Amino acid sequence: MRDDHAARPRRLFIGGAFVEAASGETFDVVDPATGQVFAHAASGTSEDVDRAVKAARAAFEGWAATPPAQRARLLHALADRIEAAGERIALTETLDNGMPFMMAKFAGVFGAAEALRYNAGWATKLTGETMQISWPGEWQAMSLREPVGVVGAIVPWNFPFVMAVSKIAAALAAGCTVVLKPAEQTPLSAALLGELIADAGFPAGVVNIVTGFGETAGAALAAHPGVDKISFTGSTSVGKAIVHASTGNLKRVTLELGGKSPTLIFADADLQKAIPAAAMGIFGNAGQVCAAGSRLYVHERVYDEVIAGISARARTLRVGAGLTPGTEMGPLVSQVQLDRVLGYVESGRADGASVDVGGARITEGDHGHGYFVQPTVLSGTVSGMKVVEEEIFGPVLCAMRFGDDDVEAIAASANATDYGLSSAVWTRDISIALKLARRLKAGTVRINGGGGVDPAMPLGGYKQSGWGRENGRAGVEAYTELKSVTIGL
Ligand code: TXE
Repeated sequence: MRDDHAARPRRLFIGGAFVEAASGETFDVVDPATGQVFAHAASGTSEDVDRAVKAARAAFEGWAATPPAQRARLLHALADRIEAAGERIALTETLDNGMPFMMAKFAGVFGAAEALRYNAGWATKLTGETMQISWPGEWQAMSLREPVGVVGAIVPWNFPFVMAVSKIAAALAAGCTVVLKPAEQTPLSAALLGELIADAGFPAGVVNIVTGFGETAGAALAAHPGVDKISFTGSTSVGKAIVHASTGNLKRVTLELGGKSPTLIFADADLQKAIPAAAMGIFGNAGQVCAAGSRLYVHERVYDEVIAGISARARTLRVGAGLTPGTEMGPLVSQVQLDRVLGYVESGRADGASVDVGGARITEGDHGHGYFVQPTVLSGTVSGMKVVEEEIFGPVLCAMRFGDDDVEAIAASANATDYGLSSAVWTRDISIALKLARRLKAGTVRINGGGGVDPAMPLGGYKQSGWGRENGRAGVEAYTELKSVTIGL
């Protein structure tokens, strides 16, 4: 697989054809487990984005008019091809991003196929309504739901394949056409996706893929007057830049941004379940998860037991290359991310936090050149510290304790952040659980377990974690406009 990628630079997919970037330039793709360049991808710029947007525009009327059942069939056909190519895609994703192969296969590849099948169902089920209006006379009033148009989908590097496919699935189900811009760290699985889309039989231009950098290709897409909507997943700062860039033609914008999600463990919780879940809630995918449980609040009666359990898990977690069998945590995606995460650990130390476990780069043995960092638990952290306020996006947990079951105070601590993406509550007390479900300012509240994403479940954030929701009915409706129609009878 590595050789296959090395053999030929990955090209752009525009108007149904695989093409070089207009500049002829490519960029390096690095395996984060070794730090070695192993592939190249076309470096798309504004000229390529413009070509792709024109191709998407040319395909739009035809795709929007395609019978919904036919759109659904094509989404299922793509899901079939993704499942059939599962090993190849997962291998690529692991080389590109570093994640354990099994995670790439199940969360990435099969998650993507599920997203397509789920959204295929919506293609035939999007509806408007009829309304009773109070004007004098007799009226028929109704709403029509129509596709928003050409969508620019900009995705990050932490779950590149499933994020790209989820956005495409909802957009295509709604009748939109798409220009996808993958992250520059992880362009390869999108290139495979282009091949599968071509093979599944989608009309040319319905999906276009422009690999390239954020400041060039991404910014050009966000500002392009021919794009009707941007669906972005990434950092809060770039989310804000996209909002600015989109004002030229007042694009619709949905944003799935960062998080600093709390996990709350009460003294009556089932610790057998809560401890491993809290550990993998921050160490899973090396903490590079938007909904990672990065702030832990534990009742003081069970605090020592919980921290001992999570620390033990941190010490025994098998950290290694994603392709090594048995690996539970891979490297960080890039040198930049490694430096960022280690910088946060240093700032925690400087602010007076203590490093209970981990806290350093792993350099022994095979790990030497990869971007491996130890699973880390910081204690003695308090609000106001950078490590508690800002998204680290690495396997670094900030542990804090609370003294009684004052739900208002605990909710206030959990909510004391600019973010509001996710949260987890562990208690057997149904009243506390449901009070927190109401009080937590987060797009998701997980009570006593459940770490994954499901295409049926809305995903998104309060506050600076974003705008709008992906997945579920809300997710597909976010690719539509609602039109009111009145008929005088
Ligand atoms: O993200 P960026 P980065 C957070 C996480 C991480 C930090 C930085 O905290 O440490 O962001 O990661 C494209 N116009 N998350 O810098 O830059 C870029 O090419 C248009 C959380 O890698 O936001 C890529 O495709 N597009 C997050 C995508 O934006 C631009 C996942 C994301 O990259 C652009 C990733 C621009 N001006 C990082 N600049 C989550 N919510 O899961 C960049 N891009």
